Amino acid sequence: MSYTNILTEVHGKVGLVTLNRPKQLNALSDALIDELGTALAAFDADDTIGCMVLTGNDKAFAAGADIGAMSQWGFVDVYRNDYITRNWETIRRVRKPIIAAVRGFALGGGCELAMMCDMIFAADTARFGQPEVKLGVLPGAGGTQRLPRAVGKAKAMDMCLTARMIDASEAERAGLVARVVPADRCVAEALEAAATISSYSLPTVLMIKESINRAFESPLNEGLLFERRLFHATFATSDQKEGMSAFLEKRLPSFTNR
Ligand code: DAK
Repeated sequence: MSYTNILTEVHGKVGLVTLNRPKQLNALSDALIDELGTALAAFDADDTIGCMVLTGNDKAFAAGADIGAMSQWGFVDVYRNDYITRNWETIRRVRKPIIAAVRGFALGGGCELAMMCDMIFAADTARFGQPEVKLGVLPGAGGTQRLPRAVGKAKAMDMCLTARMIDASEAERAGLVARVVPADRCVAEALEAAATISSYSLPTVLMIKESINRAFESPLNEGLLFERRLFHATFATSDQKEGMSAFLEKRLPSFTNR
């Protein structure tokens, strides 16, 4: 499959997707989001892949939805096309973990895209923001919902209402990012973490992602029950037997994803 707006590579058991509209700071056109969904779904379906990394370039992860394309659309255009929902939601359906490796700007839809991933590794050059208010719109790809869950109400209000950008260390203090790393190590460190994840039992990894995401969708009792049942289910896998035997036999496990 060849793409126009993204690049894809395979590093061992890790699928790497690079947003590739550098002249527009990786502005997220409809065509780009279509390609991104196709690429992530393909890696998700590929048994040789265990985890994905999504990145941009040194200047921008993505500077938001494509303002040039959006500027002339009317209500009926975006409503009839189910703008955002139509293709952005593909990313939510990916079951394997996705790490966003963010260098430079992650603004508007770019910040929202990073938050749709399972964790964010931020370069020390990263800047996060939801500046849609300056354009006369509000965040439309989950920013008003995922940002407060990540950083709390106060900082989410500050970012969405004033359009203030936060840097990588503020993002880490607020809980938006998992790690801050030097810019020239950002993708490498994300690939290393993704390789580590890919070395584990895939069904177990999928269950962990599903269970953590459930924490944001359900009351504590329901979430705990969901976790407990998945935990019980791991005892039906060969990988649970292998993982525990390997520990007791003081050797590395050899998981078969069964
Ligand atoms: N869209 C299109 N082009 C963009 C862009 C964007 N978001 N961001 C940057 N570019 C383009 C610039 O127009 C410029 O193009 P040329 O002039 O060279 O042709 C090129 O990228 C380089 O940008 P700058 O010259 O501006 O570079 P600077 O270093 O000076 O500034 C910047 C970098 C990131 C601070 C600046 O480019 C900037 O402020 N960009 C816009 C950031 C932004 O506002 N992002 C939020 C976009 S809105 C919905 C409706 C709306 C939305 C969602 C849903 N529904 C109806 C459901 C909105 C979502 C958004 O993300």
